[in-house]
Amino acid sequence: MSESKVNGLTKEEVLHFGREGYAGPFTLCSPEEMAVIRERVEREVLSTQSPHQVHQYKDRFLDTRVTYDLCSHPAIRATIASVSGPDLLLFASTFFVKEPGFPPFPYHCDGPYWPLVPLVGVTAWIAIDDATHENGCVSLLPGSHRKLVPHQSFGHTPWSTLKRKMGIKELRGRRAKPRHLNGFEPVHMTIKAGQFFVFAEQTVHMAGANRTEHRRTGLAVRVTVPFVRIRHDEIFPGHQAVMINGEDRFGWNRTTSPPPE
Ligand SMILES: O=C(O)CCC(=O)C(=O)O
Repeated sequence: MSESKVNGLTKEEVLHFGREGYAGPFTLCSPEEMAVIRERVEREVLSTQSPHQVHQYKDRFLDTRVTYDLCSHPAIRATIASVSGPDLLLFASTFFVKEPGFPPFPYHCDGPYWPLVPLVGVTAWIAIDDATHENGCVSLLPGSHRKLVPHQSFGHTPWSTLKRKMGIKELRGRRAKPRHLNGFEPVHMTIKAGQFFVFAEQTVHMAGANRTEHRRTGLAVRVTVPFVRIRHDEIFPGHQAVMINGEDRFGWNRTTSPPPE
């Protein structure tokens, strides 16, 4: 089920992504290698301030090499290139750090809340820790990307309070309307540290509560293509993206270099 993807997806996997809206899990590195990376993430990213964002979890590919190296890992680039073509623009990333006791994150899709025109984007979700039913793995609704599922306000849920505290803006307080989710069967992405999966901008997904005594961290890597116009300043004033594969044949987005090694 899980294999390295440095050579990209097979034809069957590409067809599966088109039909179901996701692919994986695949392997980026071993759990032992991820343990070394996790230690760097905790020291260099999670315990330092971002020079760009209010919250230290967001868009750290711009200033920390360990985040950039995960986001632009050859397996991530090859997998996304298999479904989006060779030219790839990294425009956002978030470490989802789910502490013990954190509530579920309701069903939603990400695309409509991204400032992209047209809306074309893929997420790679990398497990920094093992993701299990107990600690709140991501669950995807296969096939839900084929229509735009309407969303509604979060209302006052435990998550909306937490989200405000964490400075998470991208969902703008909305979740998928439950009656539009009838008929979909979730796939639970219980994966080992060092594995990842990819999903499309309209694929509906959620993450469960963390009912364990340990933190669960995943890195969501957001990638688009250069023909898409990014409304940069809606991410943060002065936002820039980084080309992680191929070339930019359009030149209408603001791009910058990776952080130094
Ligand atoms: O990992 C999580 O807790 C939530 C992930 C998610 O919703 C996303 O990547 O868009």
